[in-house]
Amino acid sequence: EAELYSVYKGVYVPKGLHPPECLKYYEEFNFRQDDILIATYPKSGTTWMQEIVPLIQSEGDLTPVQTIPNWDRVPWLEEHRASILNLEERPSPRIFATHFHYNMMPESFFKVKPKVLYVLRNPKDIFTSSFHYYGMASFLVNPGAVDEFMEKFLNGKVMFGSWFDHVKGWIHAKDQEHILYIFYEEMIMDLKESVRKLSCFMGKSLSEEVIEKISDHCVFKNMKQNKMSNYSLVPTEFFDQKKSEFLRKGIVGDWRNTLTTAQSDNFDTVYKEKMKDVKFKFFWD
Ligand code: PPS
Repeated sequence: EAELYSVYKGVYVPKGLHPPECLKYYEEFNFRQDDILIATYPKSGTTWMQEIVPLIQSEGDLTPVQTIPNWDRVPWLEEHRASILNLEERPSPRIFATHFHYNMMPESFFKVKPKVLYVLRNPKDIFTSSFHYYGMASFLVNPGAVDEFMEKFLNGKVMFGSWFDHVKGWIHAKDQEHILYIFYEEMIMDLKESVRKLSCFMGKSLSEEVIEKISDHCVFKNMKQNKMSNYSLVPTEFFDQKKSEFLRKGIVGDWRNTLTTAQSDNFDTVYKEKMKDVKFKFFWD
């Protein structure tokens, strides 16, 4: 772990992607009130939102998603590229992504209160997606066996720390008027309705035709063909997509194909204990 990760504000971050100077850049970042920040625990649906949100913004014009790679189109503020993209020059509304916890947000976030889209996903599916991802990304520690990786995942010894802390931080955020909570599972169930909900929150009124066009483009099998979003532009030394593709399955409940009953029970026991005081209504409850 020590070789590949550094510890930042109590959580592991992959060293190569997040050098100290870029973390400092984020600490001093000036949000604008009309910025849109996609906040996620890794593997919750970040890439999906990096496709949908710009399309809502462009009112269905496919140019941005077909010409700009997702990491420049909706950059992560904690990633090394953020500091070289001249984000200060971007016209409003700017769209960003972050895997940071609520309590890791910079000072300007709490002053300005930009629009936040917080995406949640069943943690057993996140675990499963992560398990495959850690096996194919060279900048992450190899997951080992399922039991070994589960031990790490449940104890937050993975990139961006504990799923439980991440979710609890964001769902208990102090001011919630500027945050929209959306589930990966509801997007799978009814993508058009989710696009409607997102556009409404973003203050965009779109025709049914445009909503239909966006949903159609963003459905898994179509989005997977977009080379600006399927990570095929990343050299194989970083991502070995022969081992596992980045846009892998895109379904709900794949944990059933990965976890034994005993492993699933173990996960549930820890989940119940860690979430026992939480009142929030989760999609999977
Ligand atoms: S990351 O590394 O945090 O940016 O990963 P993230 O994009 O959050 O999560 C990757 C998972 O999201 C799935 N995905 C999709 N599902 C449904 N529809 C669409 N369009 C879509 N795009 C990405 C992706 O396949 C990963 O989930 P798994 O379960 O591994 O397939």
